[in-house]
Amino acid sequence: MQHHISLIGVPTDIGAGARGASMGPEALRVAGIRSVLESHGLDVLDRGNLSGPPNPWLAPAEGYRHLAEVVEWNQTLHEAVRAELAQARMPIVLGGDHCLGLGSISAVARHCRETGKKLRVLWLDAHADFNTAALTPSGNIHGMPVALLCGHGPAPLTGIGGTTPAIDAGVVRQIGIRSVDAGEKRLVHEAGLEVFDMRYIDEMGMRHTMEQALMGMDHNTHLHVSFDVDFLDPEIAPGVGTTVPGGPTYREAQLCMEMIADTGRLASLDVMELNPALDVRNRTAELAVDLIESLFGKSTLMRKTAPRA
Ligand SMILES: [Mn+2]
Repeated sequence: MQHHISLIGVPTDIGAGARGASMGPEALRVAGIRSVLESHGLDVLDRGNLSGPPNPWLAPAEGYRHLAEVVEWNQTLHEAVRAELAQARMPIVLGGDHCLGLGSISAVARHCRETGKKLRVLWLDAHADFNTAALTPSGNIHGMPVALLCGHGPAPLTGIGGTTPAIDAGVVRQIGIRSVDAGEKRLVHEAGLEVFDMRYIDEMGMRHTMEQALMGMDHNTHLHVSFDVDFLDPEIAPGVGTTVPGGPTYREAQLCMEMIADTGRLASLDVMELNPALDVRNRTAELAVDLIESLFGKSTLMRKTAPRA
């Protein structure tokens, strides 16, 4: 795994339906993300925050809310992530709402194309984020990034990074999904996304789920994790704008992160949708940092090797 890490703050809630995710980067810093990573021997540079247009808080226009501003923020993020990868550093994007997954992952996909790497994207989320303007009346673009990455949506968004679609739907594994609109469900099936929803996790367990989601990777795979904090059960993670009951417990989330760490393939990460305005004494930010620590190899278990059958 890459030992040189760059933190990129993206303080905007431009694609969200509630204000506040713009404060996410600072809350993650206050929760100690840098020192926690450094305590594992990692070299961490905090690049500070990107800048972009303010949130005008307008109604959607032609089905998309704040389209021009979303394009601008994502273009800036795309370039920032690209620059880190070009310098062989691992970008950790501190969101910001999940519309930023577009700029981040389009840059990762571009890097993989340019370097001949295989891409795997784990999308940890309560939602499939596969909406289109035709399906959602809200027009909030944070519900659309996976669809946009797969080429569904307006050209200024789907074309960020120069290649449309930015990714093949076959590289995505979605985990923790439990809230999908009817029309969105149809699109997800048509696109061929592999979805491990909560029913699957309930029936098969997190260990089997992660074994499936991580299967088929090799030494040449770039693993990107897009971690929407609403993936977690709201009982443990109240600080998000779009809570959905029935998410992974603390132990399930830890196991998920530890199994990702065990692969040694993590090469880029998004931490999205943390909303300090809705949090309780920063506990959701602290939990997110705790889980990120596991993603980078903190083992909760006092064992020398990971348990395997
Ligand atoms: Mn999301």
